[in-house]
Amino acid sequence: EAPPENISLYTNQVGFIPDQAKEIVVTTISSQRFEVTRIDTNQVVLSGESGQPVLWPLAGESAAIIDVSALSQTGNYRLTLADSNNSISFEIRDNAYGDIHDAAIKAYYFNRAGIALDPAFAGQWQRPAGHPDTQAAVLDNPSDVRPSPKGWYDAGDYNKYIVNSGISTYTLLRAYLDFSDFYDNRQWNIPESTNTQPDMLDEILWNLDWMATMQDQDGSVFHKLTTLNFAPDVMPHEANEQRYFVGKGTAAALNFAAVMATAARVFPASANTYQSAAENAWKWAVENPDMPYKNPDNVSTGEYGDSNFDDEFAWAASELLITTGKSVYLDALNTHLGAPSTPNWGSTMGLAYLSLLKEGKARLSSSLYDTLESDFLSYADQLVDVDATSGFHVAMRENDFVWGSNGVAMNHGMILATAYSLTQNNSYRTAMSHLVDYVLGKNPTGYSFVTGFGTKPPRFIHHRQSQADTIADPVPGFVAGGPHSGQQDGCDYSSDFPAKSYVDDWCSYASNEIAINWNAPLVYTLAAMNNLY
Ligand code: G3I
Ligand code: 9MR
Repeated sequence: EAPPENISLYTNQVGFIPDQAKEIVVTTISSQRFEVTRIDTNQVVLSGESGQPVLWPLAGESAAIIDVSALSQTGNYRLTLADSNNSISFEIRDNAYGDIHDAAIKAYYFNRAGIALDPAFAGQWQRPAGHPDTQAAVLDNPSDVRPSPKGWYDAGDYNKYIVNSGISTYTLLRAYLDFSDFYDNRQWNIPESTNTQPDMLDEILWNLDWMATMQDQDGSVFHKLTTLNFAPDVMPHEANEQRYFVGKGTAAALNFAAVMATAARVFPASANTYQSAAENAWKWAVENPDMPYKNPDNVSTGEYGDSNFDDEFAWAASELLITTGKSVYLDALNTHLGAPSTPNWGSTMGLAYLSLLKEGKARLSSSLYDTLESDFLSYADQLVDVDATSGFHVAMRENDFVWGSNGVAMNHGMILATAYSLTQNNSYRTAMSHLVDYVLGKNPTGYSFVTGFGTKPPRFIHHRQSQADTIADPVPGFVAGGPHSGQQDGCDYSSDFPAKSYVDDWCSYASNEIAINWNAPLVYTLAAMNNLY
């Protein structure tokens, strides 16, 4: 006799749209018979047997897939296992990803610096303005005082970092460029909703305006606008330590150049301003091609340190090439181009591919375009393989379980959405939807990782506003960083397996903080679910 096993069921807790793949995971060592009833009629609508269990070493679990894709009628369902008392309910709903998409982008409004959140827009999460940043000092020359207002707080902390703003702002610009009809007709109740511009562009501008303040006369770009140390868990308006412009470096200049060059395509009325800001930053980076940022001894806030700049050069060159058509950027692209990969704040090569494949065709030889496309699709094929062979049917590799693993998952989603857009090959779209399922509950922690959504969302994210206010619910729409075995915060984790190393506690800044660079691919991938199905 096999020992008693711990059989658990995991599903997307937010809901499935009628025509997507629908899978539920059961952790088990033997296949399981199941039946599904509609809750309103109490009728059995599907029965069958799960697939064979497959060990997922990253979770230390043997898991089998229960495929309920045959169900496509909207409604609430309950899946019950025949040989145990386990059951789980799930929903099929039109527009299942509409509300959560809007919350994920509205999270940027909730994280705005320099503005009071009015109850008309923020509801119970209203708060006074914090960090006006009208008088920030240059750390190396404190009598040099300049304004640097607006922008989004990076994460659960109150600082503003160019490198991480770069990938986040680009990802939202990418979402707008790829799904502009969707965004031109979509609002989520922010102060600018009454103007004539789409809310998406208003939200992006809030941060672009700040980024613009970070460029110096000579084209160089400061690395961050920050206090010397992280603030305690108080509300924004109570965190009043002096803020500084800190550091300069190649990464900041190139991230800035890439974003401003992209913005020049999205905001035609400001195209000249954005383009010259981008070109000035580029020139500075070419003259200072190897200047990594390191925190000075008296600064302990986020470092976002990186010392390999080929990917930033390739990305900025791609955006400048698309925007200007100048051959100097094509030359630079050829010098710095590397293999495609899933983007993150320190690795932006994948962003070059996204832009070139979507917008660069007319700027490239057809042989270069075809090479980029086939390399990109081979990379997406690898993700599809990981999905197919993992016990939970999710495209997450061992190396993906790092600080911000849910951001990695959603960046994979952006890669797969793009592969699907280029080919209409369903395997990419299905692997993308599996990643959405994973983040929304089909994972071995049992959490739906987006605050306010699902039956078991995080309650105690590492987000200073959510921790310091007196509201029971955290600010909604934020994806928690997610599991990984780094456990750098030393909190009390219940598991050491990469896919289970997560704790829903304020203590856990390594697994339960939120950040603009993780929400941005969440927004993108949810927009893709809304638009590609
Ligand atoms: O580069 C090494 C690599 O060589 C090594 O193999 C690997 C093994 O763990 O570690 C790699 O370094 C990691 C680094 O990120 C680069 O990926 C560190 O372990 C890891 O601790 C570090 O995490 C970063 C964290 O800040 C701490 O610096 C996260 O990526 C980054 O997202 C996070 O960002 C913070 C900001 O600093 C402050 N604001 C909040 C934000 C989110 O938590
Ligand atoms: O709260 C900080 C969080 O926003 C940062 O992402 C994180 C990065 O290292 O650091 C957190 O601050 C912690 C500090 O690093 C160490 N002492 C405990 C702090 C959290 O309470």
